[in-house]
Amino acid sequence: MKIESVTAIEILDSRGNPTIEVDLKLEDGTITRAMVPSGASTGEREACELRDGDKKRYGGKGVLKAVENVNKIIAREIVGKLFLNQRELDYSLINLDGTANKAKLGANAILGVSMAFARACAISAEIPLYQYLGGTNAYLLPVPCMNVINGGKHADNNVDFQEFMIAPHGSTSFTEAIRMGQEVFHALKGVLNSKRYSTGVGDEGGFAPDLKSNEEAVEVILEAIIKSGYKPGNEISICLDPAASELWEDGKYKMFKSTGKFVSSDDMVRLWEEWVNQYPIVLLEDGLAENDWNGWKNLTQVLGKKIEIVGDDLFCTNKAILQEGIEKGVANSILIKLNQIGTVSETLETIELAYKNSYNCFVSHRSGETIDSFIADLTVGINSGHLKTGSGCRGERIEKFNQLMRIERELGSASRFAGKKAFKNA
Ligand code: 2PG
Ligand code: MG
Repeated sequence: MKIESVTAIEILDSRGNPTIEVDLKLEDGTITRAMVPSGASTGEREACELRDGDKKRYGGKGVLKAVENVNKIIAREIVGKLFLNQRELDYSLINLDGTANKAKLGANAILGVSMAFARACAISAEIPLYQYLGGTNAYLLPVPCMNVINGGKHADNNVDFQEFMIAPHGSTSFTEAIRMGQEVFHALKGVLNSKRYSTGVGDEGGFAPDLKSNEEAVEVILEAIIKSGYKPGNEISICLDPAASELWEDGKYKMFKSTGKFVSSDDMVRLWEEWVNQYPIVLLEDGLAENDWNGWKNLTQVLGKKIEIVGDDLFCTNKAILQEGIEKGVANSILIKLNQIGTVSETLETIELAYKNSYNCFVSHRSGETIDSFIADLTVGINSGHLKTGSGCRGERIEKFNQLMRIERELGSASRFAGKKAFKNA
């Protein structure tokens, strides 16, 4: 299909920071749009998110250079050209950039075009986006892992760990899982209110109270699950993303927000082991820092046969880094974020490598999001069985849930809900 036009503008993300939006038109008249998300607790080896650095605009966070790169350089390369498939388009963008981390054109510029092209091809072929991305075998609706308490870099509270998620896996459908999750989310508000805690929300829509300890975050969630009439572990489990790279300082973990105390890598592994014994935890993401590879090996040996151990900052959705992890026996699952690598095709390659090596893929939003629901389709496309896309409020999070409910209805009897077995070792 020939591309007739491609244009970008600067828009805002859910934190009110600039990001890039791309409109793309095919020769057959198909018009599509894609919006690019942005992280706060980013991995060091993520592809380059190009920002202007001009302190007079948005404190340096403007993306006008990335916008211009789409409108001038990328447009010149792809407009009027015929691309037979996604890989052809994506690799032409990768080659045009020419750097290892997309620093020249910006991964934000490249990804916007890549996603818009994928959506255009799906519409033009009159198939749903999840089918374009995953083929006719795309059928699995994910367990929505909902981040109901926010801490770390995503909230101005005293909780060190970034994400405390509920995983409502004990239903027969995605739509019912969402209902269960929402009931717990609202019950949690009541629990926090009764303890006179704040019910203001953080970046991903989860509550962000000051608590007595990190453990208390899990305990108030368990209380809310029980109050809603569900059985912790049987029907709803806990997933965690402490985003431990953010705690890493001089070879140790610093509990910056609570006690200020340092904890060794071995102690962190012991802490996770205790938590897993004590609480119904099915998934731990970035339990250790991206530069603590020995710790990661240790963590995988201790918990890798019990729960799902996900590498986020550790792998950055990067095929080469994942390969290293596979060889070293690190983690048993990878977080999938399109903008960590910068094209749809490379994301799919990383997913392929993960599956070939029996790693799970956990699809994720970013803390700075837009209403673009691409990752909802991606999750179904790759039959990943679980995703995280925030809490039970805020439009940019909810839109992904809504899209998944639409997909479930569209697939009808062909769909299956992943349930608890979506999680490694569950
Ligand atoms: C994470 C993400 C998304 P951010 O750490 O997994 O929840 O946060 O987008 O800030 O990197
Ligand atoms: Mg993470």
